[in-house]
Amino acid sequence: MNPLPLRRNSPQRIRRMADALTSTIAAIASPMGVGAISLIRISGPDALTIADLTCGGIASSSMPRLARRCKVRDKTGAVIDDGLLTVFHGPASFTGEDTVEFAGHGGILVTRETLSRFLECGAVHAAPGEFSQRAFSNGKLDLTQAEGIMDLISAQTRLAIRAAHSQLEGTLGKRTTEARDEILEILANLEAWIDFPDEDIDPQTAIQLRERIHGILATIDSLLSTADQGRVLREGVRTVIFGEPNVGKSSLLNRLLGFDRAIVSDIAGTTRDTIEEIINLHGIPLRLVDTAGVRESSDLIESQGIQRTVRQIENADLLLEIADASQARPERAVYPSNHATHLLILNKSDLGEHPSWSDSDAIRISCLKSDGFDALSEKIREALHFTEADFGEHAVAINARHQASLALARTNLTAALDLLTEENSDPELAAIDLREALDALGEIPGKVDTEDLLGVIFSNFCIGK
Ligand SMILES: Nc1nc2c(ncn2[C@@H]2O[C@H](COP(=O)(O)OP(=O)(O)OP(=O)(O)O)[C@@H](O)[C@H]2O)c(=O)[nH]1
Ligand SMILES: [Mg+2]
Repeated sequence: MNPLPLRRNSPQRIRRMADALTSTIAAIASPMGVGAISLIRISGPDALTIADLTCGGIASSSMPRLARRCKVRDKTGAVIDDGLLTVFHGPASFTGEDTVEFAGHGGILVTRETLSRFLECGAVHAAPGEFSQRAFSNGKLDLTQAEGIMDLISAQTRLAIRAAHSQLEGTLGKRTTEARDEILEILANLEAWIDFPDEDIDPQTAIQLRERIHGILATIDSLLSTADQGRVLREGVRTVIFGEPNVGKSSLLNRLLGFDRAIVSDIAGTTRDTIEEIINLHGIPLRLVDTAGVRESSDLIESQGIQRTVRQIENADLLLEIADASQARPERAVYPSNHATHLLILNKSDLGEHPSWSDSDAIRISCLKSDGFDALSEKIREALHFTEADFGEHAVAINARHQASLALARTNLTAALDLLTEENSDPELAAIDLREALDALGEIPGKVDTEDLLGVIFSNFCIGK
């Protein structure tokens, strides 16, 4: 559950902020598992003292950013681990606070024991995303950059990495900040009329103000137009493989994945439930869904599977309809679809093609012989209009949160524009809309009071990040 937003000056909020400023947090930053090296991070005012207590006093005498060999000892003096300690003095650290990183041996128990020792000496265990949240609170990152970190960690393709870096560099934050600055200037202009209510807005100035709002709307529209690309990069293209039973849907999934994920058999109705896997098709993340073959069925479980297929089809970005090339073309479509991106694929072309398909421009493949897969990839890329070339160096790909804020800002700006177009318009009313647009845009980099929002964003991070 997300924490409830607290009132601006509520005692709990003041206490929470005070705790955040005085506590020193620690967590394991590397994944939980056995590896060569593990990393523990400590951040906060007592980070160096805590490291000194456990590592024989070397932290406070260390040069910042230079790794030093050290032994972490328990309270009896017994060695827990032997590794490298690096000290960062705030504000020149990721969080902006004094930070210590200990790189030790990558065993699960030894890492946990080392962390326990730091906690015993005064650190508190960090919540998920707390290091990044502190970096945000200390002005080291804006919210879009913090989200960029998450995007980078979860990136499934090179394009997603590139988009995450662009966000980490602050491209989106910069564009929204520029739009906000522009709104602030318009507001400053309007104030003049608000202060002298008897005077009408000079028509020439009103035209200029409207033009400036049009300019901001164009920026917002261009950012909003990246929402689909952003969703695809983060979640993958929802690609549903469907068709009649036994045509080779599961075989196609397995071929595209490169391993036998789904059961394949010559019994019609083998796949009962939907099976989902992500693949990277030349830079495009596809979230592939194999489905139960669509047919009339009296079997309860199969019927439920078919209902799931229909739901998947309705929510798909891309439909891959499979048919058996060696069988007569069905009279009726398996599923009536008006989907824009719908590719028909004829499988089992190794068995020869039934004459009824002769005028079809479907893509011919054979899962058995692995034929036709280059052409299939090419068609998918064409159908999605999604290539590396479309995605420039500083491209932005917004997420659902950015999209909601931009859409709200757009509504408010359009309302302000309408008011400024009216004769004898009241500048006070336009100013209210502009301030709301300002707040909506401010939520994107986190420039307005967004305590509840922070809880939502940072709780999705890993511990130690
Ligand atoms: N000759 C030939 N047989 C194939 C090809 N692809 C799949 N098959 C065979 O067709 C049968 C059905 O394949 P599946 O992949 O299970 O078909 P499906 O569409 O998932 O079937 P359901 O899950 O029952 O709806 C299996 O016996 C496969 O070995 C192909 O390209 N050529
Ligand atoms: Mg199947």
